[in-house]
Amino acid sequence: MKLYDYWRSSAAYRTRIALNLKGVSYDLWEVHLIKGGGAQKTADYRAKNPQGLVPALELDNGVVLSQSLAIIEYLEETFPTPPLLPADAVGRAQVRAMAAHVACDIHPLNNLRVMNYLKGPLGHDQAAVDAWYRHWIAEGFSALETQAKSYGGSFLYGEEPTLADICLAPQMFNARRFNCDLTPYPTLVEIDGRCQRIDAFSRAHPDRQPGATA
Ligand SMILES: N[C@@H](CCC(=O)N[C@@H](CS)C(=O)NCC(=O)O)C(=O)O
Repeated sequence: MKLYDYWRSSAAYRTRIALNLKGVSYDLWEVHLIKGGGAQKTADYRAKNPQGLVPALELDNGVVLSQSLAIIEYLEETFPTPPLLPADAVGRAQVRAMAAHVACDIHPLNNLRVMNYLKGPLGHDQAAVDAWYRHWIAEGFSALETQAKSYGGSFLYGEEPTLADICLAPQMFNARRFNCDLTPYPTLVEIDGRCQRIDAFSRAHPDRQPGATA
């Protein structure tokens, strides 16, 4: 399999974690989101993923999958062990809800193209853009902290990492990168720390990717 990837992309980071947890081997193909105006916008890449976003996963038969959550659900169906979703329907709904909370309600508001639009066409300065970023992290994390506390497990849900933790770890990386105050979210910090001690998570960390820059 070939993963169209960018080292600092949190959606790609999610996919790397899932591939590692499932023990699936893959080749990385860098789509540099910044250099030369962004390789994600080129016709060549859009022929793979018309949305012009990473990640995309090209299967051995040439089919290209996009959207990290869809890719991870595909991996879950085709490589069921270890499971990334609980065995019961309620648990699965709760894990998917936390994953969607991060992937649909926090991350898209702070994506590169949104930040560029705030800075460029809308004319906001860096301080305003940073404030925007931190606002949406705080809004999302405070609800997620409450949920995680109420479930009371070692991970966001239960005693093994799930799809929800796969979404949390990259979002924590983003939050730290933008100097968000994480002290109000001790449960999330603790769970993220536990995730980082798992080889599949730590190997997927942006700083350990071939394209990582200082
Ligand atoms: N919902 C998508 C989000 C993908 C996404 O936003 N990727 C970002 C990097 S994290 C990207 O490619 N951004 C390029 C851009 O904004 O131009 C997913 O989960 O795969």
